[in-house]
Amino acid sequence: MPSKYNPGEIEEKWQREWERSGAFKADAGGAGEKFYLLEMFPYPSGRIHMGHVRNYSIGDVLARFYMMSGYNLLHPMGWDSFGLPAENAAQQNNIHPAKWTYANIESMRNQFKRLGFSYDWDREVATCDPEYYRWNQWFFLKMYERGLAYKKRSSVNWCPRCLTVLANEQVEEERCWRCESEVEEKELEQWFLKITDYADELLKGCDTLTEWPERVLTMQRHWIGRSVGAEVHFPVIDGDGDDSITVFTTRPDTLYGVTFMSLAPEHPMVKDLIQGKNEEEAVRAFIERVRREEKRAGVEAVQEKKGVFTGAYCRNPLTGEHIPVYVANFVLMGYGTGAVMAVPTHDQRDFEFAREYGLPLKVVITPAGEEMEAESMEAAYEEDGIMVNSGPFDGMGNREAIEGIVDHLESEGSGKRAVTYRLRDWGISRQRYWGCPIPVIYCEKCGIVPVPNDDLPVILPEDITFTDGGVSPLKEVDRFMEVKCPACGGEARRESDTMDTFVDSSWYFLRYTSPRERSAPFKRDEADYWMAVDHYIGGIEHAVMHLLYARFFTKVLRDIGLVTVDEPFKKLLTQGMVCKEITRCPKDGYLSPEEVDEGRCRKCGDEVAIGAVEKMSKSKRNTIDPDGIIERYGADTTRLFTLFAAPPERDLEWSDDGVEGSYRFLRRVWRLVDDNSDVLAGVAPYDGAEGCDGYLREMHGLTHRTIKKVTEDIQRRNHFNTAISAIMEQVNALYQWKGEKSGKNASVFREAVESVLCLLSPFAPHLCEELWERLGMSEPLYRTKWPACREEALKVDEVFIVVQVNGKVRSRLGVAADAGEEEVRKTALLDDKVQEWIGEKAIKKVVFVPKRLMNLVVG
Ligand code: ANZ
Ligand code: ZN
Repeated sequence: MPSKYNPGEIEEKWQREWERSGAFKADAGGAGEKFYLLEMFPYPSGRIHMGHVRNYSIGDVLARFYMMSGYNLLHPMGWDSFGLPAENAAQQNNIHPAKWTYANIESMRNQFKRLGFSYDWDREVATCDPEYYRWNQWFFLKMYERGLAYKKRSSVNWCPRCLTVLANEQVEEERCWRCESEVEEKELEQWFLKITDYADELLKGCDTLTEWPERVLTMQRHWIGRSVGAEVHFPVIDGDGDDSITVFTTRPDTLYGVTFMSLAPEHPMVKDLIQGKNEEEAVRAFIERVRREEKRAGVEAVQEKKGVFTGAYCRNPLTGEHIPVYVANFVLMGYGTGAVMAVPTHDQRDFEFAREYGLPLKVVITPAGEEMEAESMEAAYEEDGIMVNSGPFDGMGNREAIEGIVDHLESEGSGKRAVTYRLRDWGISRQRYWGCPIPVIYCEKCGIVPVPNDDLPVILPEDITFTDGGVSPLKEVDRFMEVKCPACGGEARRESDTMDTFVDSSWYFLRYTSPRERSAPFKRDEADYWMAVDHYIGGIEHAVMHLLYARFFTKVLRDIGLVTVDEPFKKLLTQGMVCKEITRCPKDGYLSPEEVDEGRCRKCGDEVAIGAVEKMSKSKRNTIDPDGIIERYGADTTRLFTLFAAPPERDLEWSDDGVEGSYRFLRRVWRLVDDNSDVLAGVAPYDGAEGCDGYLREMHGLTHRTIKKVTEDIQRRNHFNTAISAIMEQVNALYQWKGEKSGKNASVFREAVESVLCLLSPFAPHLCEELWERLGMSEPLYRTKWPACREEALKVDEVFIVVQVNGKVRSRLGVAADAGEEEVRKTALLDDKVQEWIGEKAIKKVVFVPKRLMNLVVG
């Protein structure tokens, strides 16, 4: 009696079975080469979305593939569970952030289990667990000991009424978004991690990451932004003896062409330079204006180049010329030295500035064999060339002159070679509750005192009230804040800031290697065995921050002697977004599919417009809830669709038809086995030992061609969509099985069916396990060896075909024995000898005798 494909039933059955048998438990002592497969862990926001389904389905295909391929697999899952949404939910719904977070974890874990992902749940970690975050604190203290964690004043937006720091986005027209008080700029002490110490190594390491997408490496290199050049000192005229302005330049070869100097508005020397000068007021007003503009638009967005003369001059160390000093809005205090020697003839930005303010231009580099007049220039000449107006360096190539000029500066003590990075130290202080407390204590007598190791973890206090004041919530909790100084025993106070949650995610992959370890962040030998992560999968949005911080942490932990690897992630796959078209009603805005009925808005009855395909998001109302899809079609269809619809690194467009199609295919696979259960029953799979030919050989060959293609697509290219297509083709061919299904035929058929189930199992594991069991297999599929391709089976017999043109033999072609008319005709037309006789003539008729002859009738 035929049975029906019932995903709900079989999926639950196999999920229970995998759990019961501990199918995915990792063990460092297990057989085979280790393979650490990891997907970026999620923030427990409440319910999973399609982006999660896609990300974790991609990971699961690889996990199951590598496991079946004989590797000793580690495939863990956890929760990036500190962060702002929990705190917002706490305020809005009056629920404690911990409660909210753990409830979310619970429901998302269940959703993951319903999708049949192959995680070792025994290794689950949550970063908000004190047993986890105590090690953040421990690392912090290790870094503090080594000078890698330090406190620095930096300027922030401060609301004097709310007594809190405001992010740039919280300042509206220079006023606090909450209380509308005028915002002040305030210097605040913040904790920083010295990632800049590792800038060079992080940059060089990019060259070793040969299995990362080039795009991500480019972004990391750019973020680190290494520039090679020189620092040059320009003594201030009439300054205090040895006052000088130091610039960073990548173009020392242009030193003879400097005609003014530009300082950042925040440059510390500005105050002294303008003191008592006529320009003082104007400069102050300018600086104030720039500050406001940047607040409003952001530093990056300010387009117009503006500046003001300070009234001061400095001296060019090479030429002795007096150079006017300006303050300019485009010079950034955070880069280089915050001062730029301006060369309008060879730097476009300086050129525009000079034109605006009528400053002189002096050409010092010209294209070889050409003259250049400063007055007639329409843009700066930024290319290489020959030095002119540059004293002893005239006539040299400018690249060569760089070395000579820097040597000269170094010998005179007025400059030196220097490297500058765009990368800044990582500010980790957050005025938030739901994060890892920074483990330091402030004592009036002793200053900053680290919390002693034995007192870790510093646990977040549970009872907390979120006032609307926006004050760092921990500051209000006396029982937390008030503490005895570990050094002198006197009254002291704790740090009230918590850490940036990116600290939590910078080492979680190490914790998975020994997640229940209590005396160390992780066991050294376990970490050494499993690390590095062999394949890491996540969104492109983490291309810089998370991936850079995790690399930084790994290097620091290596230097502390905790791990051996230099890099945490060997191979990286960044998956694309899940998208769907948006629907809009002219009156009611974005509509979800449920709010539309036959092209009309359910609310107002107006006709709706179907818009562009965009990333699924709640605000655009174009999301699809995974639960509904799983409910209706099962987890296997849901997984299969997200894997089939696009290659992983591309964006995926949601399509209801596509989901239907995936479901239909799985049903077809079900019927293939079900309809043929008698044939398949008492027969062993063909193993190729005793040869076969003709149709059987063809089908046997197809099985192995499919094995080869699917294996390569999964492993080498990660192109799951084409792997799935190949399996579909094989299933189609099996539906069209010709002739008998008994004896040897049945064996070849069975080999093909078994192979389909193996190959499909990483994508649709539940269905395949069930059918595998129905084939009478005693070993579950996940423990079955991935099928190997027999090269022997791929060989196709070749035959020679005689090609005639108008009945006369003109050529002989070697083609596959099973080649059809179309294929032979194509091959024949490419043959030189045949071409010679056909030329431009039209083919009127083709006579084809398979394996023997083709006659092309032309005229
Ligand atoms: C003189 C000069 C002449 C420059 C010339 C360029 C071309 P990258 O390559 O990005 O490192 N610069 C230095 N510090 C700056 C700051 N704080 N804000 C804005 N600009 C700054 O850029 C280095 C160049 O950017 C430096 O070389 C300096 O201008 C400018 F024909 O010095 B150059
Ligand atoms: Zn003290």
